Amino acid sequence: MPRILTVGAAQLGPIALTETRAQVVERLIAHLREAAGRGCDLVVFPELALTTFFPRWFMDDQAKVDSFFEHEMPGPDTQPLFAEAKRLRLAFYLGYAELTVEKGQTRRFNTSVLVDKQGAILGKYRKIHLPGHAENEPWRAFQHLEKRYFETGDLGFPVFDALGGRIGMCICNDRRWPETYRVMGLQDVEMVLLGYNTPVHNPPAPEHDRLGWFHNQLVMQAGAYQNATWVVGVAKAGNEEGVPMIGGTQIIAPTGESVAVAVTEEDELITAACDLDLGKSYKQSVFDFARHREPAHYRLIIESKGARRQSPDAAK
Ligand code: CDT
Repeated sequence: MPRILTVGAAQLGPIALTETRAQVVERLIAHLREAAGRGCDLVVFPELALTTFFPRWFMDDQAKVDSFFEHEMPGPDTQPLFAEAKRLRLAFYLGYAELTVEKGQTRRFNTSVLVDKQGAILGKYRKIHLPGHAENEPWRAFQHLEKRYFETGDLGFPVFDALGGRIGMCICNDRRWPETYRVMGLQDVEMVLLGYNTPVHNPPAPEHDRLGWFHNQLVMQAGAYQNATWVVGVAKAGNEEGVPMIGGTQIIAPTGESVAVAVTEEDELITAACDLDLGKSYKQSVFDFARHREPAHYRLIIESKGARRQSPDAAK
């Protein structure tokens, strides 16, 4: 009996600064309704899916920064999304900016949640690889201040028993790091959900700009194949507040092949019926980790953060 999970990757076009949460939630609900009509079990939304991508602006007024954060999930504006998903019997992944008070400390994370078909949050992930910079860099045409506005995630890369499979999450820049997928691969992940906001232009390295779409595909396909897992990558795309963002939303099989790809930079739903057992033959052969991995030789991966030059003996 194949384990089929039908997934909808719900790409969003740009979200304007002036758009309210309620207006954005209406767009997400439209995606849910289309997904239900197309037989989906699960809908995946982008990173920071409730607002414009605010880390592109330097702000020193903390109250203004905090206006982009959710103080509860669901809150008054997002409750209709949870209610509609529950009514339609759809699970979903949602990226948002999380403000929480823990032990009297205010903390801010770039977060995603996995919500089950009954509307309950069954898993949470807080982004670990925060790109960009922390200080004001006005020379840039636009900034990327994730290191200023968010703390590094503190939940690791958990994999959840959900929807009949093993489901993991990560967010945007995480997808470029092989460690992200491998930590989940070592928990027998079968599907990785991820949302992203990727500008076409990277001001410190404009020579990379022509390759944005290719690198997006390259890292997600490699992560899928090398860990024999489905990967569902979902963009916020198009020209948002004058900053063009790549699309390229896609659903990638454990073979490394993209089985569905968005063709616009607007709100667009792509779907695929994913056989969660498709990775099995890889996990039992070329990527049988227990048989073939050699962790004794991977010590540097956990012991050093940056690259360094050292004698061949020290690397053992
Ligand atoms: N949102 C996010 O993580 N975006 C990054 C842009 C990197 S350029 C500073 C990404 O990896 O797509």
